[in-house]
Amino acid sequence: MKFYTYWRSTAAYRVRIGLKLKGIQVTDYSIHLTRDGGDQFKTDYATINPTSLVPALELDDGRVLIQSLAILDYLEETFPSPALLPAEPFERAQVRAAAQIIACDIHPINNLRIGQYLKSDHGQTQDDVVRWMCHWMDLGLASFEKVILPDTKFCFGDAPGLADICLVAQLYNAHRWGAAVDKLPRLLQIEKNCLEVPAFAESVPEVQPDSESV
Ligand SMILES: N[C@@H](CCC(=O)N[C@@H](CS)C(=O)NCC(=O)O)C(=O)O
Repeated sequence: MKFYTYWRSTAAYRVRIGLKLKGIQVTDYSIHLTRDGGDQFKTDYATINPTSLVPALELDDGRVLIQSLAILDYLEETFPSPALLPAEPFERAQVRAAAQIIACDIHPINNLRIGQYLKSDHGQTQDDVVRWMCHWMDLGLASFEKVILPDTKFCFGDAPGLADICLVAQLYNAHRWGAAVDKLPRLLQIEKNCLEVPAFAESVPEVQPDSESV
């Protein structure tokens, strides 16, 4: 399978962790999001993913999946072990709800194109954009902490799953932009526990082949 990714994309980071947890081999194709106006808008990639966002996963038969959570759902159904979701329906919904706090409530309003638009069309500075992002991360991550289990190694138990995947990827951005993560020690402990798992450690943006020193 072909995995269209960018080292600093947190949505791609989610899928990267899921692929590695499940031991699925893919070939990476890096889509540089900021160089020359962004490779995501160039015809080659915009034909593969009409939303011009990463990630995308091209299956061996040429069909393409987009949207990180939809890709992770597909991987869960086609490579069920190890499971990213619990078996029991209510528990599955709880894990999905936590994941969606990040993927639906925090990430979409902090995306690269949001910041670019705030600057280009609304007169905001880079500092304003960083404050904007940190505001929504602080609010969303504090809610996230309240909906996970209080005293487990990972968000919902003894093994990492979908909520941990979304958390670790979002915390990467939270550290990057200076969100108030020191107020969320439980999340930092879960992040530490996750990063001791090889699939997470090997998925860290800085160790990806397309990473850059910035
Ligand atoms: N909801 C999408 C979000 C994808 C997304 O926003 N990706 C970002 C990187 S994390 C992107 O490609 N941004 C490019 C841009 O904003 O132009 C998903 O979960 O896959």
